[in-house]
Amino acid sequence: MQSSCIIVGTFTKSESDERINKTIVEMKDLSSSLNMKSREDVIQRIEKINPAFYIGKGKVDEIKVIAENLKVDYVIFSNSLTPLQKRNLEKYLDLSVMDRTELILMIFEKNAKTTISKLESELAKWTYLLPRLTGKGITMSQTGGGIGTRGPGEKKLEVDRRYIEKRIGILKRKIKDYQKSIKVKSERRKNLFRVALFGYTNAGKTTIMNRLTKNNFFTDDKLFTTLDTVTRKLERYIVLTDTVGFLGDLPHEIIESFKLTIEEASDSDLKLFVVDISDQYVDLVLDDMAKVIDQLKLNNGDIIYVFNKIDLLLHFNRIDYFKDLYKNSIFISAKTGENFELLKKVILEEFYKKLDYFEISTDDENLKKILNYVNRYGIIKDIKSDERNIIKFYIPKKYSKFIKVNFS
Ligand SMILES: Nc1nc2c(ncn2[C@@H]2O[C@H](COP(=O)(O)OP(=O)(O)OP(=O)(O)O)[C@@H](O)[C@H]2O)c(=O)[nH]1
Ligand SMILES: [Mg+2]
Repeated sequence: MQSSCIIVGTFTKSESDERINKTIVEMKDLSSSLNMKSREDVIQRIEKINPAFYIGKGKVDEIKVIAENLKVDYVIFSNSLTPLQKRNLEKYLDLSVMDRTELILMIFEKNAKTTISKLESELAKWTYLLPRLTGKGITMSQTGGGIGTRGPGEKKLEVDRRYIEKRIGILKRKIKDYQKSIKVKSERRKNLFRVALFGYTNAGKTTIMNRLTKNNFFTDDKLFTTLDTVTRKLERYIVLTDTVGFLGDLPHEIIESFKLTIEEASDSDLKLFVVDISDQYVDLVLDDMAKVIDQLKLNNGDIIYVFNKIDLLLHFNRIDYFKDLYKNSIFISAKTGENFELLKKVILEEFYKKLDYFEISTDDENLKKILNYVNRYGIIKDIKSDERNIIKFYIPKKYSKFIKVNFS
């Protein structure tokens, strides 16, 4: 069922119009990811935060009139609200009020399908709620109406601080256990070349993953569709990992949960930073992305910027512009498959860069030893056996010392 809302975008006096517009578009996308239609947006530049309502009383009155006229279900703020501000606004407007963090947490809750993403999204929720508890506890909604508020006619669930603290402990333990089991899996992938997709939510990461690995993971024109880290084979010796998407100005509860989710992908051999080049605010998206990349410490190792959705571009000078700006970049369409051969070639080149190449002429006994080793860690290109054997192979640089010391 679709519900409706008003979006209240609050900004400082110096915020650029472009940033304001991007925030509003993003808030609309977040709401529509929860099946909420935004009926009107109210923009307010703020000099001094009003402790009672965040915005000035006059603006609250204005919103009240609009909300009554449009009969909306929710009012959603682009900034964080204190529990007091939220309570005051709800009381005064006689409506459910949410802030951006709540919206994101609700999307996480809705889209979490696997055990681990459910644990992580629940952990993010309680971590958000704990410092916001007032009095002895909180009345939870079980089906929506905002994180920590109760929707009409819903079952009441009273929780107190002790319950939440205990639950956070349990969730953290469960997530740790899961991470241990993942570590075992990723140990097994140590000898493989690991490529990972990172980037803004909705940039097309999963669509790229599907095309490259011939899979059919769920994609959607909504925010935070993928919450899990998924790894599949791309080529022999190469695996590709899809991850949860970013968004600018992520609240710390969400950043913490991202850290857990992407841990196994963050030390990949090659990172593909995916960007929707057709996004009208692509420059701001790149700024926001750079910040998240910093926060999550992803700015190490080999990186390629993958500009996706070129099929939607009307002016190709955008490609030239970003080609100049990002030396390691590639321009593709995951929808039409344009430049996918090039993308694969670039990945393979990066893979081969990490390998040493050997041609060794040897006797039967040493051939056996070399074969044993290379079968474990490298790739055999060719073996010719005449008077002596000639074996040609690639091996990751970290394993080539053994070959150099013993056989060359
Ligand atoms: N026109 C066009 N649409 C694309 C392209 N790549 C992906 N899309 C569409 O963009 C939307 C988002 O794609 P996803 O692959 O789900 O994006 P994502 O980066 O995985 O998003 P999250 O999982 O939410 O972080 C879907 O509707 C895709 O069909 C492209 O190259 N061109
Ligand atoms: Mg995805």
